[in-house]
Amino acid sequence: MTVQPTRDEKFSFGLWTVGWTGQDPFGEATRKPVDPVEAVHRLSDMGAYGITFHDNDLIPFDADASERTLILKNFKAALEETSLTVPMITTNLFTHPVFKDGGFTSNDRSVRRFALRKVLANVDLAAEMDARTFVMWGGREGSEYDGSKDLSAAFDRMKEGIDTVAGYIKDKGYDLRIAIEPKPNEPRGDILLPTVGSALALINQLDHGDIVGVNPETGHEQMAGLNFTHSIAQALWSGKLFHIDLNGQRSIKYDQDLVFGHGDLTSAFFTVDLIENGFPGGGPSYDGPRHFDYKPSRTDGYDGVWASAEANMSMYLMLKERAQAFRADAEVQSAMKDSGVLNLSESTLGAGETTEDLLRDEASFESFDADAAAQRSFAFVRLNQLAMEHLLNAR
Ligand code: XLS
Ligand code: MG
Ligand code: MG
Repeated sequence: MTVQPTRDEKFSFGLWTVGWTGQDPFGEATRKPVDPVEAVHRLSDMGAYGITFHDNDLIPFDADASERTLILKNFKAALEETSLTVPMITTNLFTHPVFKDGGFTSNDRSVRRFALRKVLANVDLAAEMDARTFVMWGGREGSEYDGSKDLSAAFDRMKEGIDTVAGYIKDKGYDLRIAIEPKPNEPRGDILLPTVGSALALINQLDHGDIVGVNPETGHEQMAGLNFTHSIAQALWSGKLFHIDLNGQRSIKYDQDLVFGHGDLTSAFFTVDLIENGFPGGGPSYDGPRHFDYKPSRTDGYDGVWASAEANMSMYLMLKERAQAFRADAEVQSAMKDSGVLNLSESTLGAGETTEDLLRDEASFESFDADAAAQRSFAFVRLNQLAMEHLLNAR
């Protein structure tokens, strides 16, 4: 069963995803590189609305000005022909050996200055392409040995780098926001800003944090053993879910970049439920791109590249349909009620009630029967069983 997406679904793909040739640390490429112009046409034909890229996915690191102009001309012509958009752009600060100890946090100042210039040039390109989000994934910002980094200085340099870029965006008047992408490890032994929580904490320390949010990736949080849906929920609650990288991961191991839903399916169900249906009691919602950052398996041939791209959208749409059926089911609504899910929206203190008032309220403490309250069954298993029955299309 393949569900046909429309552009309203806002599906987008990284050029580096469908473009991955299968080269890994142990083996050579198993496929030929994909022509970016062909990727634009293929993705557009299958119902995606956007394509994203690192500067060097499109323009080689050592391209001269005339090569750059020609590449951009052909790429833009394909975009115009298909009406595909570029919602997000990001910078490669990890492939070239110069970045082996990082970009913004390299111990070598000349590398840090070079990295900043590379990013600023790419911000101009993002504005030129009318992108709204500028992702920063610091894959090489980290270490293998704790003694090799002055970590306090590293956070200073990280803040300096992000604030410099954000300040530049503001000075230029670009309609662009930065989204930090956390990841716990790989390629570095340990990467700075390993989780959504760490990124949110750094954003609070920035001078220009108002235009900086996060780009959480399913597999990255799961590589740290964390709950992806909880991570995007906190980002949403903080007003910082600027972008999202959807994919599949099966437990704590290397970054698998599987098709969305091909990893932890139950988690994927609740991720889609949150994105599409929002929090049960209302609250902030996400309406940005549904961006897939996966890798077509290196055991698949060229056709498999496009089949797996379709599989991401199809998985998402099937889960969306299931999540909508889950929320619409009267039995689910009554189970949610029994479980007290909607009661959590009620504030713990009454309207106008002070801490002093609470301290005077004997019913809440002195005469509260904790043993009796402990007898309540929240019946969460019944609620979850209903979710699983919907997920399996058994209701
Ligand atoms: C790598 C990251 C990377 C970012 C963009 O694991 O997911 O692809 O999304 O640089
Ligand atoms: Mg990844
Ligand atoms: Mg990613």
